Amino acid sequence: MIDSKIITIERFLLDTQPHYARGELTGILYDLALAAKIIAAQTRRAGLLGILGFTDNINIQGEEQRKLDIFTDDVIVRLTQRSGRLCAMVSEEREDWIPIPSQYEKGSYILVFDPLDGSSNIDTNISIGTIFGIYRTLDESKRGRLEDCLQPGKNLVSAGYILYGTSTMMVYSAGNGVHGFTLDPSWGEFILSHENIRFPDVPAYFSFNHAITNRLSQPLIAFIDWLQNLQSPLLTHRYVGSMVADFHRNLIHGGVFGYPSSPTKPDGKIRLLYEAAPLAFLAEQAGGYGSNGQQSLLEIKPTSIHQRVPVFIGNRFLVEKAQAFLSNGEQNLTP
Ligand code: AFP
Repeated sequence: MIDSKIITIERFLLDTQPHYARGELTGILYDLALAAKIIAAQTRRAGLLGILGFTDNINIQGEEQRKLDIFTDDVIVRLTQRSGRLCAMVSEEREDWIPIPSQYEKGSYILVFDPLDGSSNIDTNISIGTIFGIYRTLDESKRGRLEDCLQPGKNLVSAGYILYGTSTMMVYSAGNGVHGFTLDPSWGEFILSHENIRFPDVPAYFSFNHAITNRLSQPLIAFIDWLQNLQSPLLTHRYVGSMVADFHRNLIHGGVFGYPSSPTKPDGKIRLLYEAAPLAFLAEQAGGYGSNGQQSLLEIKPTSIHQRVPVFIGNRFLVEKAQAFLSNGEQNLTP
């Protein structure tokens, strides 16, 4: 017998759609939920990659063996491009933005995504994820242009991620709170498991790659030192190396994730358009904050689709403290 309180992602999307909506955005989110199920099924077989190869059931091209991140990119593009809801896409896996082929109807939205964040973790069986952001086109009469893709995060109408971890979860916001759904593998359905997620007031974790700490600027070293020596709350250091997994843990238990600039990576490593901005949108919807150390990540207008940006994201007071250390520069390291 099925509990009447069980809410599927489809039910939730339909119930929470505003009355004036035409269903396009809901359709994109539902397409992404379907892509997530296909990708989750394949990531579960990742350990067999070397043995079985990737001549999979989906077999979009039908021929060659492909890597999981390319497969993931293909699934998302092919599932969404013919829906009539999008007019352009940007993927981490493709050098250029992706127009909607002229044989398909175009829609009003732009989808930006990182198909498989943390993919260097695949062969060690560590959580990985898909990050996405959805913008509205700047000009409904046109088919989609580069400038439609290069919008600041404050223009996002929706963003989210799919976490392929011990469970598969889809977490999204359409500007009305952050909601999490867990995939029940036996039913093949995403079920509402985390409604209206908020960063807890008292954080538990900080997540930085400590290997580079001593190469950072003095204000950054001072900030990380401050995090390490905080007594109330006492923070634990945890760093997965998959930003989605680090972000998700910190969202549930409170904390801050950072990938700052360093001498070898002056702009950090994280991509603004399809990694940092969507997670900053979620953070703000959950009561947190995302910054490049100077300003909100949502205020930065990308100048190119693969632009990198330093990132501090999590509980607002922790991210604001990073900003305070950085704005004081080398002069005063006790803001
Ligand atoms: P990959 O997708 O190449 O594994 O990179 C993942 C990532 O962009 C982000 O998810 C991690 O937080 C970050 O890199 C880890 O980078 P470091 O290994 O340099 O700490």
